[in-house]
Amino acid sequence: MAVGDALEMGEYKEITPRERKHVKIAFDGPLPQPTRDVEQAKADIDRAGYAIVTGVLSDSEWREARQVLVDEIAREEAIDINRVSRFYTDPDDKNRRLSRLPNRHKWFRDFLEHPLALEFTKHILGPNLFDESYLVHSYGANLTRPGSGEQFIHLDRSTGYHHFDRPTQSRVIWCLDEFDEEVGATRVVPGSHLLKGNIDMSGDTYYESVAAEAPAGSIIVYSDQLLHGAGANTSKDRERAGVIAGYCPPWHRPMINFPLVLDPQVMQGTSKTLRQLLGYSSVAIGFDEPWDGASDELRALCVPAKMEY
Ligand SMILES: O=C(O)CCC(=O)C(=O)O
Ligand SMILES: [Fe+2]
Repeated sequence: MAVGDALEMGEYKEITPRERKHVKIAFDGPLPQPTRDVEQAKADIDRAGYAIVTGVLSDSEWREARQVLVDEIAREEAIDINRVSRFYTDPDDKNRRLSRLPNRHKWFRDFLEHPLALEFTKHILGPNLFDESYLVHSYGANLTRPGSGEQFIHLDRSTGYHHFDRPTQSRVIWCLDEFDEEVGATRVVPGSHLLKGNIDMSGDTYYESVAAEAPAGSIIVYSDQLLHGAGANTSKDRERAGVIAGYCPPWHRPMINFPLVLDPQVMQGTSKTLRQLLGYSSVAIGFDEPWDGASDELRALCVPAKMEY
């Protein structure tokens, strides 16, 4: 049964063996190279639709965050494997996905408000009326495991507005392993952000793509106008851990209602910026609706929506 515009796993599996039209990469400029230069990265995003920014986390930092991630996945798996696998967007049952990240560890709260993630979000999404804060649209980890297949190439936006001609999300992948082609580095279709959603997502078209290879500790930045998907992990024994955050403008409905999902006690003492991003606010444009229906604990976490970052 389809859910909204989405296909369920069974349906997706049924349509993949069809004969498909192959679309070659039309982009003819040099592909973005891993860079530490933020201005270069912004130019890459504008030109090719994505950028790879290296050295955002030190070796000890990405290793520590990775360990937290795999420990959390193992903990969930021991309770029930369905909590971390068998997502309809994955080609088989091999990958592992983890949600509720801000509840789990400070690392995952810190990623969300990292100054670079916010700087690229401002670059991609532009200013908001009355400087109202952006919102975290979606947040999760994707661990590709040896032998897992390639995810279908897609946009991180609903088919209902594929043709909307501006980005409605900035996307940031935190690479907690080296992303190379063998382990299933995220595949991208360079320049596809300029197609403005003029694409065929029926399953009849196969978009050729390249692997966005990135050293561990990098971020890969793109928008919801770029065709992409997780690559197949053809390695024998290497996993690939990525944490993926999406940010949207305040007028866009986030996929996750974080204040109802997260533990209020975890959020106590967190920054105003983090709470703004996670939607613990009313609006900046007036017509304020106080959270009278919420618990005192939740109400105490609310902050003004005007961004100061
Ligand atoms: O894990 C990846 O490389 C990308 C995953 C992705 O695009 C998605 O789940 O929407
Ligand atoms: Fe995606």
